[in-house]
Amino acid sequence: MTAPGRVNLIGEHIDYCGLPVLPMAVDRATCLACAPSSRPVVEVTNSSRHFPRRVFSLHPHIEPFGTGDWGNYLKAAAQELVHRYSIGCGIAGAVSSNLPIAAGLSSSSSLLVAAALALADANGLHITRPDLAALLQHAEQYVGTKGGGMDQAVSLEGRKDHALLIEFEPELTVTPVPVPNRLEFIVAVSRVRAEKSGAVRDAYNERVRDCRRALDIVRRYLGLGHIPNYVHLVHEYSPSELLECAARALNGRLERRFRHVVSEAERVGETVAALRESRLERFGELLIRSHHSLRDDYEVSTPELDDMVEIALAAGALGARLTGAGFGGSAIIACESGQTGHIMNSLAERCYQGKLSDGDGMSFLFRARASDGARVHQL
Ligand code: NG1
Repeated sequence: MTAPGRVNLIGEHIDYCGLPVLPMAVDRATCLACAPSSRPVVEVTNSSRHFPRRVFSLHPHIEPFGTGDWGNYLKAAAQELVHRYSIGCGIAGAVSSNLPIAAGLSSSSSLLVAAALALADANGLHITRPDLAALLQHAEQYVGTKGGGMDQAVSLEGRKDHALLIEFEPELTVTPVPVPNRLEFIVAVSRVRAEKSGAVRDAYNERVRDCRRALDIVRRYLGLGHIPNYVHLVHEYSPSELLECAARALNGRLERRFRHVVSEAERVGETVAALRESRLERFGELLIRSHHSLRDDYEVSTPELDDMVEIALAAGALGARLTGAGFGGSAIIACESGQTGHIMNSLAERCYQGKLSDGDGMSFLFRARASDGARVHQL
């Protein structure tokens, strides 16, 4: 099984509000080579020296390994499939990956997706991709984060040369949006690790709670009762009406969080239009505005990410922003073809002093191409 990571082009921290997002699967992936087992046991090794072999049994209540353990992503997939399908056959396999870890590029979801596909295969389950994406939407919450469904869906459903508009309401749907030929992407890893199953978990979950609280207060303020969610709100009210209402009903942190969600939702729609019309400058401008909103209103950026964005823009990038949860991780940089080499050189010199990979040979700076979703290779 090969399951890609992703970059999110725009729509950050709004998937857990049920709002549409626009990621693309990239040409870096987690690979799980495995054989089915007739025993209810999952046994997986990892080519990275940082991740020891993990073994566990399939069981109605699979106890997690310790916080931050890589094997919990295998367990998350297994637990979901045991719940839904009472599966009884395990796997024996080996994982390798060329995705930087804790870099906001969904290495964890790609592992979860690869494990789910392997277990489904071992148990003869035929689950369609949209059904599996919907099923895995909450599976990763097993590790303790209250995340949305973007990462698993794009890893499963990615399309070469396309970004994916993912909608979650009324059900998960995916619409490919072509990436114009002249548009290229660079990923720059900040080297500040964003361990979402570890240290960053509380900060992430706090934002999920903030969004829910803000929604409750705004609903009450508008006299709407309990039913409408964010999707209803952004359909029924214009962004300026919602922001005006937020200014009256909310204050401080909750007002800033709500402002990010509403403005980011609007930017997703505008970005899809800009891509479809090949308006690259407009596309870049929307990325920059998203970064500013994540930095100032959502408070998930870091000085390293802000510097990389500024350096890329000064070198001529169309746009740049943090991608993924933030708190470290990576920046995505959009460039017009022809500019990519120059922008990469400038980042290499100013952010990495020429040292472009870690001790395991994992690159910090690379081009990312929109790629197909997970593949099952039968031997
Ligand atoms: P990363 O960057 O992989 O930590 C997380 C969530 C997404 C989404 C983004 C922010 C998971 C598996 N992933 O991604 O659902 O909320 O943050 O947009 O929880």
